[in-house]
Amino acid sequence: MTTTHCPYCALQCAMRLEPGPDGALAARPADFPTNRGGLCRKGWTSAEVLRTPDRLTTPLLRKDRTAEFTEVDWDTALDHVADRLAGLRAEHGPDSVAVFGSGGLTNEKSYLLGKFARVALGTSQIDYNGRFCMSSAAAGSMRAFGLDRGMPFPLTDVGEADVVLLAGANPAETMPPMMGHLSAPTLIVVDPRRSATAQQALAQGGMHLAPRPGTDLALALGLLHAVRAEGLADTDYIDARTTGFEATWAHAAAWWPEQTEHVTGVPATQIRAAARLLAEASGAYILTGRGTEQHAKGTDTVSAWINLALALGLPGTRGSGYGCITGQGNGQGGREHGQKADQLPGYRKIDDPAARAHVAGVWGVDPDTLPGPGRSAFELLDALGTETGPRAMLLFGSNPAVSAPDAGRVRDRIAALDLLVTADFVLSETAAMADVVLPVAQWAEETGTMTNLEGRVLRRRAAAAPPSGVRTDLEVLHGLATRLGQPAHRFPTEPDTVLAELRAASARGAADYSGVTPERLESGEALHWPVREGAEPTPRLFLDGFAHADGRARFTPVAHRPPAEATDAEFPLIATTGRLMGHYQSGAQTRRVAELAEAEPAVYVEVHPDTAARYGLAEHAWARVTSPRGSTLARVRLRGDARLDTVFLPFHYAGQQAANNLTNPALDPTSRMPEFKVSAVRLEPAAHHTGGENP
Ligand SMILES: Nc1nc2c(c(=O)[nH]1)N[C@H]1C(S)=C(S)[C@@H](COP(=O)(O)OP(=O)(O)OC[C@H]3O[C@@H](n4cnc5c(=O)[nH]c(N)nc54)[C@H](O)[C@@H]3O)O[C@H]1N2
Ligand SMILES: Nc1nc2c(c(=O)[nH]1)N[C@H]1C(S)=C(S)[C@@H](COP(=O)(O)OP(=O)(O)OC[C@H]3O[C@@H](n4cnc5c(=O)[nH]c(N)nc54)[C@H](O)[C@@H]3O)O[C@H]1N2
Ligand code: SF4
Ligand SMILES: [Mo]
Repeated sequence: MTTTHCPYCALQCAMRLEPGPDGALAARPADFPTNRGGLCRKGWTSAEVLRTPDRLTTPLLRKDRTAEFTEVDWDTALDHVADRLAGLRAEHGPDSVAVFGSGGLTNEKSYLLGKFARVALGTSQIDYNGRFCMSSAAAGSMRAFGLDRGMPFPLTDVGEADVVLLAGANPAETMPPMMGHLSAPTLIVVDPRRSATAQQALAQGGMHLAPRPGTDLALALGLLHAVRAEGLADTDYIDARTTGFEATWAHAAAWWPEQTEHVTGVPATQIRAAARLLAEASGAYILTGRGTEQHAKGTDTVSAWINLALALGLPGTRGSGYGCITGQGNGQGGREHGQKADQLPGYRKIDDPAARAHVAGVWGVDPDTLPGPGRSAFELLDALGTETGPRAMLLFGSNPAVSAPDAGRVRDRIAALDLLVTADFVLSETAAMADVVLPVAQWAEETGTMTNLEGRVLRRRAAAAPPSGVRTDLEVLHGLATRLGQPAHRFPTEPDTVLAELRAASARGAADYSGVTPERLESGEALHWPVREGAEPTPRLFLDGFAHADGRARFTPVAHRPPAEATDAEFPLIATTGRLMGHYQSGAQTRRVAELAEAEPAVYVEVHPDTAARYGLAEHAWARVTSPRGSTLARVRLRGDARLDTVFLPFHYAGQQAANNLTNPALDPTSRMPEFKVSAVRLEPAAHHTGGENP
C-alpha cells in the first residue's frame, strides 16, 4: 500500500494505492487537508489508466506522416530524434526546435524540461499549456501583490469565512472535495450558467449572479461602485496598505449598478446585495477560476476582482483574501521553474541579468549562452512550420490538437512540422500526428513533487514499477541531452537529484524551494512556499506586507471592453466552454476509463429550450454548432435555467466533437491567454447525424 496524490487536478487529493485480489492497483481516498478523505469520480478510477489496453510500451517511429508507425527500440528512437534535431539546428539555428510542456508535470520534470530547452537545445521556443490556464490570474496577482501564488492561504482558512465569492469557478464539478470547505460560508457564484456550484450556493441561502459571458469586468466594476457608493469600502486599509485607489475609482465611477445591469444582465438589486454581503462579512474571500480568466481581457478582469477585494480590505488579512483556484495537478509549480517562455527557475525572469547569472551558475554554463524569452503557447503553436517559426516540436504532457483554441488551425500547424516528437503513455490525438512517440511512465510509477492550489509542495510516490519498455520523462530528457553532446551529470534521472538542483536554482527567487528536502516532504510537513533552507514554510503570504518594494498592494485602473468577437446575424449566440465532473481536460486519460466514458460518452451542447426550438432542435438531437472558425457536432441538452443568448460545451472530446474547433484565439495582451470562454456561434440540426454516439 502506498499513500500518494491524485494524477489529475490541483486539489491533489491524497489517496492510497492498494493492490486488489488480482494484483491490480486500486485508488482509495486518504486524509489530507484539501480533500479530507474525499475523492471525486476521476480520482476513484484513476488507477485504471495504468492498465489501459492501449497503453504504449514501445517507442513508435515513422519515416513520414503518410506511413504507419513501426515499433522500434529506444536507441533507434532516441538516435533518430537527436540526429534530426541536430540537423535542424545546424541548418536553421536553435530556435527551429520548440518544446511544449505542461502544468501536469512534476516540479522536477518542469525544471529539467526548461533546462533541456535552454541548455541542450539552446532554444528560446519553449512554453506550456499553463498559458491556457493560469496565466491571467498570475499576471493579475503579480501586478497587485508583486507575487503570484494561486491561493496565498491554506484552503482550510476559506471554510471559516462568512462569505465566499466564486467568480467563474465551478468546483462542485472541477474539484468536488473542495465543496466540503464551502459548506458553511454563504456563497456568491458568478457564472453565466446555473452550474452545480451555483445550485449549491442557492441551496445554502447564497446568490447566483449570471452575467452575459465576457462581462465580468463590468460586473466587478459595478460591485466596486456599489461598495464605495454605499460607504462600505475599508478606507483605513486602503490608506495603510495600498496605492492607486483614486485612479482606479475613476474607472468605476460610471458603473452604477443600473448601468452594470444594462451591460451584464445582472440585476442592480443583486449587485447591491452582493456588495453588502461581502462588506458586512467578518471574513470573506474572492476566488477566481477559468470562467472569469479565460478571456482576451482576463488579466484586467482579474485586476478588477482584486481591486474589489482590496477596496474591501481582504488581501493580506487573516481570515480573508483573494485567491485564484489553480487547475492542473501542478498548475502552480509548473509555472515557477522555467518551462514558461519568459522564465527561469524560482519564478525568475529570463531577461533579468542577475537571474541569468544565478541560474547559469547552478547549471554550469555561461549566462550569455542562455537564450532570451520565446513565444507564448498559442503564438508558438501558430508559428509551427511557418517561414519564421520552429520546424520541430517536442511535446510533454499536453494534447493541443484537442485543447488549444481554434484547434483546427493548430492541427494544421502541427501537421506542417518537419518533426513532431511526443512523450505520452497513450496515443493521444496529438501523439497520433507525431513522427516519433516515446512511451513514458505514469504518475504512480515514479516519484516527484507537485505544488497544489495552496502553494503547498507535496510528494507523489511510486506505487508500482513502470511496465517493461517504458521510460520516465527524466530518462527521456537524459537520453536526448547526452546524444546532443551534453555531459550525463547535467541531466540526472533520479527525481531527488533533480530536486536538489531545483532547490539550488530556486534559492532566493520569488518561489524559493531551497528548504524542500526529501526528509521534510516525507515527514508530511505542510511545505507552502517560500520554504527557505532551515526556515519555516509560509502558509499565509502578505500578512506583514505585500511583495512590492513599498510593501503595499497596487490597485490597477482597468476599464471594461467587450469580448473580441461580437454576435451578429450569422453567428447570433455566444458559446462558452468548460468542464464536466467525469472528464479531465482533453480527455486523453479519462475517455479511456470505461466508467467515465460510459457516463459521458459524447460532447453535448447545453441550450435553453426556447433557443433550441428557435433553431429546430430537440433534446438529444445532434446539432451542428458553427463559429467563424469551424464547427462541432454535439448532442442537445435542454436547460430551462440557461441564458437564452448562451450555449455551453465541455471541451473534453476530440475530432468533430472538439469544442475547440469553435474557440477564438484572440489573446490577452499581457498574459497571452486565449478567449476560450466567448465565441460567436450558430446552431442548426445536424440532419445526417441522427443516431449513434459518434457521428
Ligand atoms: N472534472 C474536471 N475537473 C478539473 C479539470 C477537468 O478537466 N475536469 N481541469 C482542471 C483544470 S486544469 C482547471 S484549469 C480547473 C478549472 O476549473 P473551473 O474554473 O471551475 O472550470 P471551467 O469549467 O473551465 O469554468 C468554470 C465556470 O466558468 C463558467 N463561465 C463560462 N464563461 C464565463 C464568463 O464569461 N464569466 C464567468 N464568471 N464564468 C464563466 C462556466 O460556465 C463554468 O461553470 O479544473 C480542474 N479540475
Ligand atoms: N475550450 C476550452 N479549451 C481549454 C480550456 C477550456 O476551459 N475551454 N481549458 C484550458 C486549460 S485550463 C488547460 S489546463 C488545457 C489542458 O489541456 P491539455 O494541455 O491538452 O491537457 P491534458 O488533456 O491533461 O493533456 C495531457 C496529455 O499528456 C499526457 N500526460 C499526462 N501526464 C503526463 C506526464 O507526466 N508526462 C507526459 N509525457 N505526458 C503526460 C496525457 O496522457 C495527455 O495526453 O486545456 C485548455 N483548453
Ligand atoms: S478533485 Fe482533483 S485531485 Fe481530487 S480526486 Fe478529483 S481529480 Fe483528483
Ligand atoms: Mo487548467
